[in-house]
Amino acid sequence: MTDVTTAHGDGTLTRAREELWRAVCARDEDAAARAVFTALDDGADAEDVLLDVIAHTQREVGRAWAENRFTVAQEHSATAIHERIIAAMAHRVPAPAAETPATTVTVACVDGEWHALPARLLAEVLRLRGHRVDFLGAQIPTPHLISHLHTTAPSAVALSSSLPLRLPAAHTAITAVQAIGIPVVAGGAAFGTDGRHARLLGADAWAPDARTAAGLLERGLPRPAGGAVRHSVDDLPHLADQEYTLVTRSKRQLVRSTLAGLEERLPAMRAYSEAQRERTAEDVMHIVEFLACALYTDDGDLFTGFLDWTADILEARRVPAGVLDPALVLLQEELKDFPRTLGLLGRGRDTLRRRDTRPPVPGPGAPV
Ligand code: B12
Repeated sequence: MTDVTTAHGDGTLTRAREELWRAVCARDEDAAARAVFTALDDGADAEDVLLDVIAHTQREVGRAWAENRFTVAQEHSATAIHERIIAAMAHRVPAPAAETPATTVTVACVDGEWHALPARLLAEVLRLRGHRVDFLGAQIPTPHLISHLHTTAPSAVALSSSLPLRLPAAHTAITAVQAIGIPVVAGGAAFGTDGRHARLLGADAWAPDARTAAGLLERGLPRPAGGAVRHSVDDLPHLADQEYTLVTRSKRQLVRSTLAGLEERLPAMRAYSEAQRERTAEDVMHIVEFLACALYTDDGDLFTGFLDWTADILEARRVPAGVLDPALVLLQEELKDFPRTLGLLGRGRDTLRRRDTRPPVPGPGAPV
């Protein structure tokens, strides 16, 4: 592996990053391929190119979308270019020849999880380190994953999820895989920057990035005992209050009544176009889903983090984050018999209120 800070590595990788960024901004796949393959021809390590050039650029793409500098279509184009380049690299840079692979690893995304690119990067890094990799791509339903594992019997499953909303599905997958005696390493942004959600859901291991994951798998993971599938409530006793189940079951009705209440209380909404109404319905659905997910994990930061993130996205599009509070008030009224839910909604409102009283960010030229 090349150290990014060495003169050679730094120069080659920095140049590749700059060229790749320019290429994806121009939606120019040929230029993007040239940026990556020139770096490899100049001696850059393939793993560094995957993680310090392509993954780095992909995260910049995410930031550009969040800050409203990229449209959704530009983000899709950049992601598609990266996926094709990673595939081209895989066919050009051979895996190390080894009589027996280090381990056999199944890399899969949780059911409902469309973010396959982070998992693909991990799969390629493991392949380059000599593991035999079975890459299953985006959103694999757990029953299909389990029947596949019965026939392939890998040494470990690497389970990827980027969206916290998939954590209940991740829990189902983790317990089902462990029940057939195969260890699970979890990773991806959904599990938290410190891996707390991986620990909460009982994964055998967690890693923040592909390099650390490769190291873990090289050392080997102990096999779980197997046997009966654990119930969610065995790992998460707070679920006994049924609040997660009840909120999840009634989420469509909750969205409908919140939208009706918003229309009644915010006269401006009555003049909304069809597209604005759809966007608002999506936002309310997202609030209810993140609320349910925070109930599942009993993690208030998950809900307040989501509200902060949504407020940033709205403000980048010149929509005041204050529009979120009336929706939370309506949910408080609707869910008044659920104490844990009310606690989360209260914390959510505090988070939004604190944003309102934040000192204004100094503009250009303003005294710091
Ligand atoms: C591309 C993208 C998409 C694409 C995915 C296409 C694809 N083929 O992957 C599409 C368009 C499908 C998409 C959809 C959505 N997305 Co999106 N997406 C992204 C984006 C821009 C990049 C994701 C990515 O590739 N990251 C790059 C890699 C390198 O990420 P990484 O996590 O650092 O990966 C490393 C580690 O996590 C680790 N790792 C990863 N997996 C594993 C597994 C194991 C076992 C281990 C050990 C380690 C490990 O190794 C990797 C390499 O080191 C991110 C923004 C971002 N900053 O990530 C948003 C982002 C993840 N998406 C987001 C959202 C909201 C959505 C949608 C809900 C949007 C919508 N309204 O429909 C949907 C949800 C779809 C779904 N059900 O899954 C939000 C999530 C916000 C939140 N609060 O959680 C983000 C953060 C955007 C943002 N800036 O706000 N998205």
